[in-house]
Amino acid sequence: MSEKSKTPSDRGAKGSPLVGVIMGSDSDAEALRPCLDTLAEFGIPYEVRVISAHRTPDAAHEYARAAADRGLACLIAAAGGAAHLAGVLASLTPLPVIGIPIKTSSLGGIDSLLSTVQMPAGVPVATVAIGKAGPVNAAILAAEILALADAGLRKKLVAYKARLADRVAQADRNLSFDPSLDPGALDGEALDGGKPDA
Ligand code: RP5
Repeated sequence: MSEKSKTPSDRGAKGSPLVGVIMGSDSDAEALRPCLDTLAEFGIPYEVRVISAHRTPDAAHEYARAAADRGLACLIAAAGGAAHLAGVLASLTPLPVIGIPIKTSSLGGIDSLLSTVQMPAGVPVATVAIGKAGPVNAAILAAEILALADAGLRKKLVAYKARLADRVAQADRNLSFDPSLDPGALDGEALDGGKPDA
């Protein structure tokens, strides 16, 4: 079955979806790709929908109200501009909602960030960063939530973070940096204004 012919619930890993990923417009799809790839990397079954808080408000309400009873454990909502999608969903579901503020051409995503993160007390949206890290972190956070009740998933997260640490350690080992080429790198001399001996 091609990816296109699949129903939303068929996407991601096998099994009933545990994470609902909702975007405000199909123009958000490319930015969301790293989120979906990361969920798939962890073997987390998810579904994807395009639902707009402003253009299809009834569908947004219906989706949020039914989500928990349908067996979803967590929602990820991505929207840009006046990004009320995550907040609207959070107002109608007891599930944790993670908001991804989509970068915009007009205001760089600050608009999306503020309208996603600045929720009133009692209705939280766990908001991730604008830009590349945000969609990945939304998936990681969803995995961390699911891992509270899934030891196998917790193991995968521990291994993932160990790989991140290894990569940094490797980058540190690979650094070829000769301080004699950068007088400012040696604190004492930089303070003296002196240059190291050749
Ligand atoms: C939001 O408005 C969407 O999430 C999208 O990021 C933004 C622009 O939507 P389009 O005009 O591209 O459909 O609702």
